[in-house]
Amino acid sequence: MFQRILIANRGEIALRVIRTAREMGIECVAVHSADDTKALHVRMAHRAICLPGSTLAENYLCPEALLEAARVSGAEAIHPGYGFLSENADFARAVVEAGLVWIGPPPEAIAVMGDKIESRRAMGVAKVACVPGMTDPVADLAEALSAAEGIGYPIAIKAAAGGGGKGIRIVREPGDLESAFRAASGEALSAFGDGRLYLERYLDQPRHVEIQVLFDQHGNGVHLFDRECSIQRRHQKLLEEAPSPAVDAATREAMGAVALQAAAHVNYQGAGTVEFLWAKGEFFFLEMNTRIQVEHPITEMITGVDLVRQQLLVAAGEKLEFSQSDLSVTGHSIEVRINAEDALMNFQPCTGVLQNLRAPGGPGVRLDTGMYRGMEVGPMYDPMLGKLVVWAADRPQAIERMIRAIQEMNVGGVSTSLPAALQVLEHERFRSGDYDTHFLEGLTIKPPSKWLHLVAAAAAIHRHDLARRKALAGPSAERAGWVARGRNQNADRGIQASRSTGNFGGQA
Ligand code: MV4
Repeated sequence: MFQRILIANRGEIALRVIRTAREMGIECVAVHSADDTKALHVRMAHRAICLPGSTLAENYLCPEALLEAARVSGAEAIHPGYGFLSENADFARAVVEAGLVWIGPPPEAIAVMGDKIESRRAMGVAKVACVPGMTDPVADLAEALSAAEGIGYPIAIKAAAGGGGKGIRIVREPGDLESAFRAASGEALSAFGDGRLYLERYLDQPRHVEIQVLFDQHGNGVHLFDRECSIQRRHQKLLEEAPSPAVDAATREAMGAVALQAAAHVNYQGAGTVEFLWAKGEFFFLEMNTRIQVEHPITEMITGVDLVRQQLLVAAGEKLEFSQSDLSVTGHSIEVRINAEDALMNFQPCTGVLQNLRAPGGPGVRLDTGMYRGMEVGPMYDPMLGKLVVWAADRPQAIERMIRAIQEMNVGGVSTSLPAALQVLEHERFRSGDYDTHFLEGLTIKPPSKWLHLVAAAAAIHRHDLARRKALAGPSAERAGWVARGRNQNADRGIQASRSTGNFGGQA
């Protein structure tokens, strides 16, 4: 096993990797930008390296800087987390060429699955059913029209370099194809530098169901059942649950087998997710995510497997610690994403300084987050601040537990997606389990109550007043009154997240 690894990420996923690595006796090297110096992943790592520059391209997204950090720190392997460079085949190759271990799938598997036309072609060879459509890029409008005739309307126009919902257009009749085709083509070119498009049958009210897989380097592969990810808006997921309420035992087994077939065909290694669209009792391969995903904890909760531990074992050349027959689903798990966003501002990301934090607890509750009091939530990084995850013996109890946990939780200083999630959990349709990817579009998120507005306004006035008094009184008054009072309040109301929490033996 590795002695030391570098984590090329930040926030809750960097913490997630550090936690498992520490349990396995592996030293962690964190990297961070100058404005992340106080971040929890920096404090929890054994060592932290500040990357130069002030833009993402200069720090978290800079392959050279990351490889140099690995070299100077003596790390043997790099874990990319999710996002950032995790699905960048060129970076994976550069890591290997630098003599390091890439804690992820082979670069070739990343490349095939990253190109939606290539992956459809590969799945055709593997006899995995994709959504009906093309396996070649469409050359021009005339070809698009004749292909659409063959596939049948409605049609989805997608970018080969897309994925995750970027650059998808729906066409319901031939007369609308031309303008959609031109727009999609321009958009693909400007967004990905690759204008290749292809056509698929558009499935009208699908559910998004995905299967977690794990493969080692010895030809062993397992699936860890399904996750239901249909509660999303504009391709941003809000809530996920496992197992999917739409999938029965026989379908679960069939989907698992197809997911293994898909992954095995590209010589997959490590943790990955095969996404399916599920419509009218049929499921179709959509794409494969070649990374650990945000929603992986719900799979951990229903299977008891630490997915990051298996990632580390597999990358070090060891065997998976179990086989398919050792795995089963126990109970039900739900995850809610804590995004800094404003329901009153059309769910735009919002910024601010985190003031008060209260973490929920009790049985079956897990909070994965990089949040700490005083943390600045800026526009630079992803608005996802963390995830609240629950497990319970069955779905109704998991729903009640999540409602309770959200009510227990307090995040001050920014608005979050938690009230919206609460509304979903209380919705009859959600409770019935019969919902699809359009569920959130049809839901008007209620603004928080009038009373909460009044309290928030009063708090804002109070804060303003304190700041004004502080400015008038000068620095000595600040030390005497404001800071001490803040600490006392924190003791019973918030998470202790200041430096005094300790830095877990690392350098702060
Ligand atoms: C589709 C589709 C319906 N039919 N393709 C959006 C995300 C990207 N991964 C693919 N997406 C979709 N592709 C066909 N042929 C509907 C979606 C889709 C969707 C898929 C998964 C989760 C949420 C979604 C929300 C809207 C549309």
